[in-house]
Amino acid sequence: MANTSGPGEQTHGGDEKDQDLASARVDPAGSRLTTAQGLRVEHTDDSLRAGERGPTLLEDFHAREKLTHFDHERIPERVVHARGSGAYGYFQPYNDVLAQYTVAEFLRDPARRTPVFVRFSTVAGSRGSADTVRDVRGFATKFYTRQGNYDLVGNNMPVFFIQDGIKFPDFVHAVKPEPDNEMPQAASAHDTFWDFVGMQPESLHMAMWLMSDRALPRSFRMMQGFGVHTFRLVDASGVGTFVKFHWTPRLGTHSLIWDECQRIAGKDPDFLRRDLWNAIASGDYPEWELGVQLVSESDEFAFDFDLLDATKLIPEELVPVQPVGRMVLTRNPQNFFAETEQVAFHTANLVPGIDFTNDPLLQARNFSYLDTQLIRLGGPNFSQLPVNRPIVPVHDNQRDGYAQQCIHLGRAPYHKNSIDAGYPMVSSASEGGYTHYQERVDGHKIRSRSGSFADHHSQATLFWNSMAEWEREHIVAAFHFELGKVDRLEIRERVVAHLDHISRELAERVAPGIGVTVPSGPAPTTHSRTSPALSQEGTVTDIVRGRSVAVLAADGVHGESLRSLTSALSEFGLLVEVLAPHAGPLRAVGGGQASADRAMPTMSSVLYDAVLVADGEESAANLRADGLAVHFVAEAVKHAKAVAAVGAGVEVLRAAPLAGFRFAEPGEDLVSDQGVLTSGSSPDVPPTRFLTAFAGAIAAHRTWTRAVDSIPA
Ligand code: HDD
Repeated sequence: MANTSGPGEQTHGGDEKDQDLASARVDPAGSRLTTAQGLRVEHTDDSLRAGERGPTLLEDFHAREKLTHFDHERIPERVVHARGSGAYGYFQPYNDVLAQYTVAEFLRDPARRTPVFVRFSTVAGSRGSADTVRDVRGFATKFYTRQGNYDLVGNNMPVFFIQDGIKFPDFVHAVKPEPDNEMPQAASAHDTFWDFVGMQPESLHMAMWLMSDRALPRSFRMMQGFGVHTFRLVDASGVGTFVKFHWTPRLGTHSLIWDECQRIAGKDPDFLRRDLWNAIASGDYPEWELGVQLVSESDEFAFDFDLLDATKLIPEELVPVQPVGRMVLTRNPQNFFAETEQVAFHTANLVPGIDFTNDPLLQARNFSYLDTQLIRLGGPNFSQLPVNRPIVPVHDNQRDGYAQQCIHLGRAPYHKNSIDAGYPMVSSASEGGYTHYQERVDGHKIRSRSGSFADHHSQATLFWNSMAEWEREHIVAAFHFELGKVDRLEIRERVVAHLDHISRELAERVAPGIGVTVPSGPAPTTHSRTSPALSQEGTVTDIVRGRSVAVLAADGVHGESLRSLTSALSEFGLLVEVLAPHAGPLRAVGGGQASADRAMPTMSSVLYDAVLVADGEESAANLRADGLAVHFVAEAVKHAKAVAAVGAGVEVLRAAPLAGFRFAEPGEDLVSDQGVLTSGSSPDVPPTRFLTAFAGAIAAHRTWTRAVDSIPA
């Protein structure tokens, strides 16, 4: 039965999880207000009182229930990953290539679509913090499989800050706001974080990722995901194969730039949440390819790093990523709290055919997630919450506890029993029972790190070596910003000394900006290997669908030209919004009507992928006289975006502080200067070449090589 979900109007009833959720949905349509006991309420605006001006009576059970519930509405936020956004969808294997490696049905059967819920998050900030802070992004996927729930709780970076989970509280204490004054919010740019990095050099590789553009995703739809740890696939005969999981976004891996992120944090702190919601609501479903790197057990020691060390990745040039399936997100949640907030992931939620390795970070996680849900979700029954419950029957002999939702029948919730005829019974492996991978373990009981975890620099060097020059510039600028916020000189010096072990060039470029001298003496020995897959340079740059364009216009705009341009851009799959100094109808010349979707003062160039200035002499004159409009285009050029103007609109670019750029003269068809596109054609000539070039520049994401330093925006 179709059912809809508010603004998104997505259809429901499609998959097993959605059908399962149907029993939990409460639709207010046509309903009467009641108390929690179902009693109809006659009046909810005044409390029961003794006389019009008299005291409130204790017997007002409605007011008491309402306030009591309200007093308890907030639950503790997640200790990390507090801010997130989620969506439902499905996963489907492309073929049966994994069938030889694993008994996990959801990975083997190309005919099966497994429902999923995915939650994307930042790590350090509180629930109300901005989306575009510099941070790692969580990428957690719950697969509602027919063998029970499987959770892949990953991040958008393939490595982690620490090697052993016992260090996680230390790490989180360092990155969270400082304890005396609770500053800064959602930022790693402070003394304690960089003190941790300097004192714990295993974090250096991940710190490089954090300083890179990976920490500033343009969209959740445009970032990779990684399971990070080495896991195990296990086949029917119990043979294991090491596996690393990768999610690759169809739209490519694209990032914002730092200056833009900071401005977005003020203009629209919900930028990434809104982007995900709107894309799904408009039917532009985000999609990722699942890939695996497989390593046979006999190759466990074939690498110069340890597969159990989560601060290392397996370079794709050594072990290619094999595509095995795809995930599509098709449905927004209907209630943020019930679904996105209450979803509970756990690395130990496994299905037959997938198992752990002895990675000490993973081992600690397998304790931490269940433990944290107990406090966050108020007791042991959180797995019964609609978003968390599996689509298969649960008979776990677990009983009672806070907020028990089930009415368990039977008299013998224990195994083995004779009173309930032995039910629930256990299952053999062939009946789907989970059997642990049988790994031989023997050794001394010790508290020490394996020597195979000791190299903290080589892969950080690999990362730096693999960056394009524009990526290096962004990394150096990030270090300048972050370390520039560190008060203690000795912490800055210590970090630079570590950077010197990654690359002398890196240390030399970072040091002067933060008042530190480059270490003297010969440069430490490093290597010159690269891994092109680590760079964003080679990502997808030919998909324009799903991007946004601000079209700037004002009274006096050429109506027919505006209409044809916006409709042509919409046909590319772009979200097009006309912005003007005021919202609503615009006075149009040259035929047709015009209207502004939004007033310019409510928006900003940083909220769009591209900007186009419309034709019309009077419109252009109005925009030229408006500092906001001139700033709008200059800022977009500074942020390396696709910026374009047609006809008289070119004059607005000329009025902006964009010295050195060449713009089209009247009559000139198309001038392209570093991704700034102008057309001097008359409005009657459809600027086909111009539009194609503009769409191409938008799909390319940014012109990173554009000279922007001198633009005062
Ligand atoms: Fe974690 C949440 C990912 C290491 C302990 N973690 C959490 C979430 C993600 C990750 C995506 C949010 C899930 C959601 O959306 O609800 N965490 C990772 C990755 C790690 C990692 C990829 C390293 C490879 N985490 C890690 C360690 C520990 C934890 C080493 C503790 C030993 N993580 C937690 C937690 C959280 C959590 C405290 C907070 C909220 C929650 O679990 O449900 O248990």
